[in-house]
Amino acid sequence: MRLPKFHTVAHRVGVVGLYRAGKTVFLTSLINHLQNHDPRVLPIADGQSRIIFRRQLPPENGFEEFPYFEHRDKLVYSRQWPVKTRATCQYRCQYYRSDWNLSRGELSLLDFPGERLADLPMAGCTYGQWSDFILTLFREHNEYRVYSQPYLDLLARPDASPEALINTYRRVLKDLFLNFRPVISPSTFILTDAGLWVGDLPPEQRFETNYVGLDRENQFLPLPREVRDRRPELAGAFASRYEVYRERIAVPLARWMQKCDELVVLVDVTTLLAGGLGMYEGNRELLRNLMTFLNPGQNLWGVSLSVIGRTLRMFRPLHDYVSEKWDLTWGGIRRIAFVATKADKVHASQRQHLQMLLKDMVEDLVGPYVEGSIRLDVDYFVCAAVNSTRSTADGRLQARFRSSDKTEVYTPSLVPTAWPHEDWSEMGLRYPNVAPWMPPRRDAPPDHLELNRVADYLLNG
Ligand SMILES: Nc1nc2c(ncn2[C@@H]2O[C@H](COP(=O)(O)OP(=O)(O)O)[C@@H](O)[C@H]2O)c(=O)[nH]1
Ligand SMILES: [Mg+2]
Repeated sequence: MRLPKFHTVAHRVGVVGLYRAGKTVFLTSLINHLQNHDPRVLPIADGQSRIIFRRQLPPENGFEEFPYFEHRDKLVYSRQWPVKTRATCQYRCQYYRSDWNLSRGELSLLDFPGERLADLPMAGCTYGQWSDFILTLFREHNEYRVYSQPYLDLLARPDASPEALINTYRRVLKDLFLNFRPVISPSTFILTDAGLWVGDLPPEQRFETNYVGLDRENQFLPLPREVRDRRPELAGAFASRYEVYRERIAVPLARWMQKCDELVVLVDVTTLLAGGLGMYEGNRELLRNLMTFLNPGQNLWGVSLSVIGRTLRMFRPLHDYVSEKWDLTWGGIRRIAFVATKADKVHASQRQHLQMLLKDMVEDLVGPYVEGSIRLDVDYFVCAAVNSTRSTADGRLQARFRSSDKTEVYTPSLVPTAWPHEDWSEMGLRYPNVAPWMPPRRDAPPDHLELNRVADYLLNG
């Protein structure tokens, strides 16, 4: 007798967000819940479905394996948050669902350092297009121009030496980094290919040993068209270094993203509220680029259904470039979950406001793709992957500030219902970071807020 064949329902989920948006914690908690699924704790399909974890699968496409156990042990045994992600890594597993017949799920998740998001546009750009993209940002966005002006000035001088250009560009990236502007490209300036992050270095070395390129000899910078035309040798050298960098850093990530059918975009709204307008604008810029680049909701043949999306495009969308070179079939993103993370850092009464702010921030960025598409779903969530506070009746929060400490009660700022029109960095909004609060039973998955809604959305057949 032949056994019936199982149909595989595959979900490739890209989890994106800036550095410290909460990606690694989100994935660790999600995997923990799936491996030990309790429908009462993580109700899926109205609590009617139980996930039966079958086995973990090895990573594909040459990625490292997501260090799930390391992250989880850190949460459970040290009561500390996972370490910073330094390399792109992947988690894959197979599962069954109690409400499925003859189907098995295959989930593939990718975690990558948020810094690399700034390099993603490279995958769809020639050196000239990338240069134009960065320099347009530098010229046209006030938030960037205040720091990039010295570089723009130097570019206008016909005699600027390559060394002077490199030093000035590096100084600009340093200022952008110190002022929380996220478009820092090449991102190896803050996180090297070998995984050395600027924050790990002693302050005096912090911006001395990282380079704008794969190493000291292979640095490159954006040059405007007139300089590219006037100094073809310099432009040629930068272009060939750019190509090597692009193949190594941007393309593997882009190729994977190209195959995603679902995207989780994590936004830490609390940090944007505490940080101010510059940080908000920087985040929006990256999200706008990401949408332009991934062009979600297009049909199977790579033809965009979004007219507005086409006119908004600053660089060629990924599929034009990557698919012609590698002949990959483009599945296309059909579902996007925008998630306001770390919702436990605000009082329970304020959490809905996080959703309003998130929606307000991204709706116009994704709107053109939704309107132009017959198959793109977008939804908004407010989530805490590891709920580490408890709300009191009088608007305060109870939490631990260090893993060993007793709990303390404090008052976080309220959450506005709309983004202020003026820069809010002086408003003094504060949502302190807390230590993770894990259940005393060590094999129990963490308490969460609405992680089940996100999981339900993503794992829906
Ligand atoms: N209170 C709380 N803090 C969180 C949560 N998730 C992340 N964080 C905080 O955000 C920091 C960055 O999280 P991480 O997942 O490493 O961010 P990533 O850089 O996007 O991978 C952590 O070190 C925690 O301080 C959460 O669910 N609740
Ligand atoms: Mg991470």
